[in-house]
Amino acid sequence: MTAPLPIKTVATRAFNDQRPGTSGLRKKTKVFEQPHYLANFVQSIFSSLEGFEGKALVVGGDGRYFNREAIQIILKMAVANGFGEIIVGRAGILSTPAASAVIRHEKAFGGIVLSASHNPGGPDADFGIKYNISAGGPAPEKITEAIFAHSKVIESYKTVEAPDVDIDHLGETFVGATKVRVIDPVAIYRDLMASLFDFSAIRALFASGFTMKFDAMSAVTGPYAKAILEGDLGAAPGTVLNGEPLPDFGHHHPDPNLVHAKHLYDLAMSDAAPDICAASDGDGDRNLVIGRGQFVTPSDSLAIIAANAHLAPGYSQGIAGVARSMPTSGAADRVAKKLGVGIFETPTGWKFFGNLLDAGKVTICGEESAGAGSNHVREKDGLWAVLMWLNILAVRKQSVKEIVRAHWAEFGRNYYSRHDYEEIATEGANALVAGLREKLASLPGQIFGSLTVAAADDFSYLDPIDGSLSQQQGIRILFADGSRIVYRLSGTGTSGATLRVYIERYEPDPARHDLETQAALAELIALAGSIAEIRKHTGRDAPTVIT
Ligand code: G16
Repeated sequence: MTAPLPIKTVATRAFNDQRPGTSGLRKKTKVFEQPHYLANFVQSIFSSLEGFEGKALVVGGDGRYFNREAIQIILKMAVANGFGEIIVGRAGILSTPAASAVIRHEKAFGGIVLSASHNPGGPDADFGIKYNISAGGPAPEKITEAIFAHSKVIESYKTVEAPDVDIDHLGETFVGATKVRVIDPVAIYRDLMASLFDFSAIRALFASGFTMKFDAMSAVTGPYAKAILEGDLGAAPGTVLNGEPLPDFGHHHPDPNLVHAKHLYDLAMSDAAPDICAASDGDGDRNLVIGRGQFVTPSDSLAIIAANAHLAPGYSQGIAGVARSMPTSGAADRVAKKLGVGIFETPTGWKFFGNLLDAGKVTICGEESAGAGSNHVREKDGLWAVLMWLNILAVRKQSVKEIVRAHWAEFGRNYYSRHDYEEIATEGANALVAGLREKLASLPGQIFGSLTVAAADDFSYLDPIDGSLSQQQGIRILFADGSRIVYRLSGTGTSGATLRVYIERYEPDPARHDLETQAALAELIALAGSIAEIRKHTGRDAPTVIT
């Protein structure tokens, strides 16, 4: 240990736009590069916390542009604020699930994760920051609101004068009295995965000629996927595509959806298809799984994982329950019912799963936004979901398509789609939502074509563990036949507003499980447009992204 460094107090002025959204603060990179902008938010985080003096803080990010500079700012501020140890991923790299795993493994006080997730990176793209608590998950609203409150009145922040810390070599060093430990970003996560899944069964699967393509999208999962898939599990070299994390993700949009990972979809549907195609996003918490000739919706993936998790050693005792975000399809509910375990419906945002996981109420969680995970960490976990699928495939010795089809035959199929209207004017988006709220009371009982509205509301969630209430979490129109339309404004965009429309219809009859999704949902899609007057409020004739 070296002597404590003098604390430097830097005068600043408050910014008024630092309210964390669905997952931390996400803004254009240039906003974060303004003098004091990042430092203000970091000080607001530290000022909202109590009792961290002398304790450990984990810091890492997805490697996007400004990651390294941000880490140096955070290190010096964490030193000045009195943390005893800072644990950093080498080169500043930690995937979001790995950061969660490290916080838990190292029993850290908390962590700062730098990412704007699936949003593009670069000087003209997006950056983000969020705080995770000691359980490893995103801070609950109580803390994010306290951070926001501090950010509005901040007048100064604390830092130290010190040379930049070498974060590219493993080992320990001291900045003043604070230890800085640079760790292998992959090791703890890799060991955790080996403890949950049957690696020898998956190795045998690959050895038998099973083929895979995993697109890391030039984002953070490359090193993890190479080490685990090609290293530990013996997948053929070249299985991992775009495996080097790049600051601008190779100019791509690291969102593993049917628009930005269409090449994988096309490959999976072609004659040259491998047995499975998969991808993860910028920070490694989202997943995409497509079997040969079979796309798996995230909602179906959650349900199938819940139904089959017991095949993986880490879950062989069965699962305690399942949680899904409200807009996620009800497919998982049917599985939970059959298993006789609890099912919880939370607002959008992984942070809402934390209490349920900590309390042991649920083991598996998932969201329609390409997220699935379990109680092994407190974030969704892209590679975990892919490994779970590999484990299921290795044990069941069936194809992805066979497994999906068998699942639908047993539980019925939830046709599901999300229509996004990105970067629309904020006024129009707010007017659309206000218009819907006005209509809510008059909708029940109304008949539209073959559909009768059974109920309509603005979703609110009473957390069963801490009693906190989250209101206005999405407008639901529920129909008598179990179909739903849900409307929400995204909490992760960085320009204008994004309207998300979620459409779902349940089909129990296996003879009707082969419809094209948009066709199966056509009546609901048209109705979603007319009830909300989407064209009038957005000026758009069609969604930007359909998933
Ligand atoms: C974040 C949250 C997820 C949420 C998603 C989309 O994911 O962690 O819980 O479902 O955003 O949120 P919204 O619909 O508000 O844009 P990620 O992968 O972006 O961190």
